[in-house]
Amino acid sequence: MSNVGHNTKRIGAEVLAEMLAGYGVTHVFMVPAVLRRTFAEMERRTTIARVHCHGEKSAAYMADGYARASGKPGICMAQVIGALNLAAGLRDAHLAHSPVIAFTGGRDPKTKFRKVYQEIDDMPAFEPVTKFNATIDDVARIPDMVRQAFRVATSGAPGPVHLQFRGNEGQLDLEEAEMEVLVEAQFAKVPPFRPEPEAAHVKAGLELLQKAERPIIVAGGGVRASSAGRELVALAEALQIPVATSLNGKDCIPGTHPLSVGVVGSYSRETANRAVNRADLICFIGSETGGMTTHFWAVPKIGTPAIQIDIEPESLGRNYPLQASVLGDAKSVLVRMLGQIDKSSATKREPWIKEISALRGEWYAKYKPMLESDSVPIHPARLCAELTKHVPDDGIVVVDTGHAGMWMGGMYDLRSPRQSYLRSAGHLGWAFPAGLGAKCGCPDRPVVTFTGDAGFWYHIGEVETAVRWKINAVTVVNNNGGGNQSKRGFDRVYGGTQTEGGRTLWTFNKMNFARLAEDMGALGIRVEHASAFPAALAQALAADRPAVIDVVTDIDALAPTAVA
Ligand SMILES: Cc1ncc(C[n+]2csc(CCOP(=O)(O)OP(=O)(O)O)c2C)c(N)n1
Ligand SMILES: [Mg+2]
Repeated sequence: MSNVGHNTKRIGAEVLAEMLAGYGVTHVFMVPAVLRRTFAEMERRTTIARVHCHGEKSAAYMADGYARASGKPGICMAQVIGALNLAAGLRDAHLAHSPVIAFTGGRDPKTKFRKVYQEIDDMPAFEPVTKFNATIDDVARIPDMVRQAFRVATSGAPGPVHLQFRGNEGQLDLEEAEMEVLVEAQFAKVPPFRPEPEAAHVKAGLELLQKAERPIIVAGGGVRASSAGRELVALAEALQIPVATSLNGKDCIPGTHPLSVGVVGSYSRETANRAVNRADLICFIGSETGGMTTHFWAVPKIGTPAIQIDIEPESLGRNYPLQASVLGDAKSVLVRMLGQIDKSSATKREPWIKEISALRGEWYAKYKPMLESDSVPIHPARLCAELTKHVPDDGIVVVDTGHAGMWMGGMYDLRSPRQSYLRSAGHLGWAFPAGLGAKCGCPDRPVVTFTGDAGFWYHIGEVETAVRWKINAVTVVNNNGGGNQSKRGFDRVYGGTQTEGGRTLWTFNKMNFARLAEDMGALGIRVEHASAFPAALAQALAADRPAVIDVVTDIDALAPTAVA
């Protein structure tokens, strides 16, 4: 409060730079030129790394990976002409409830509607991908609007915020006003609040869980946002309730835990879909019960008895009629439940747990040949199995969508509660830059990204960014020379088997990504035999530069599809 009422005028850029540092921001991701003076002030006044990228979309993905890995808002920026590229990159953060804050330059009232070079009204494009989309027109508003941005991004179900600064490059930051650098540290990280549930609602939910003979928990991204994995596992163990997760909640329970049935829904593991469809009560925790997690509301079927715990009232009961709903932070609710459980209710679930173990065993037996395949080109399932074994205990795994999401969602197991799993919420190409952002957010943890070749092509230029900024993430490319998730779909529209012409719609030229990576200054390793992968991963993790492991895989290998 030191400067309030003291008539101390300050330049917007100084205040903005100091506020970002005050919130603990360590990196910002952008394409110039936006808020130029702020960047100069960051150098003078802070230690913030100003990561200058090859595209605004990848800058947004880096900020997103930073945010999801660290829980701290990720900051990305673009000048007016790059604003929609940035908005496009916020879509995944929006779908995933990731606290990303985007700054852009914008129109000046003095010149708007006069056909200013490069200018359109960008604000509508940010509407569908943000929780809060606002303009800063007066320099004196920088402090309160930045605080509001951090509050909105981190509170409730987190999500993106956009602030447009007046001037195509946000030249508003050059102006002066009486301003104070006031930071609300509470909003520097998710979650700022842990709303407590109503006691009667907790009791109602718990009673239903304890009464059920075949209950199952479906844990979603809300559990990871609340860092409630430990409490989740404690409740599951105490009451002997199996746990399925959404793809976004995959790291809430290690896949190796005997009560884990894996990811449920579309990019899933058979075990989870079968278990959820045999349950007599579903307990959704921190899940939006969306189409991906429920395989378009077939798993579980609508009408299956359900209870739901969520921090957002509007999520409660959206897709499944509920027998009980509990509004609150996931960890707070689980702690309340743990405080009053009746452990003796667990014994009646012995047959259910036996059935779950059998389902788990059946899955490993069925997929053993794939998981242990020595084939050349390499089978992607074997690659997942190698990652299960060799990702370090505190590793962050970052996974792209499409086949990458199917292979890893279904076939990869976390071994430790200290491991993290971040997944694309739908955008191909998200994982590689998000993995770089995750490494910036958690520099002391190993980051291993899994992407297909089509996914890697999107932002391949960022290998140079990683080298320049020494962002030593490891990227594993499942390189089959095409986007082969599309194969089944094209076979279908060609009435069975597609023509050679059909293949041109989804295949690429063969490429050696290890060589390309080396040319850009990264470590590149090409792996053609599965047995060589563990050593390659160890070498990549130990390298003092970013690494790309180019794994030559089978273009005809298709991931198992979801069972309903
Ligand atoms: C932005 C975006 N565009 C298009 C898609 C549709 N899509 C999903 S997977 C895929 C191909 C994936 O290819 P690759 O990354 O090489 O993985 P593979 O299927 O070959 O294992 C495409 C085009 C998407 N998910 N996101
Ligand atoms: Mg591919």
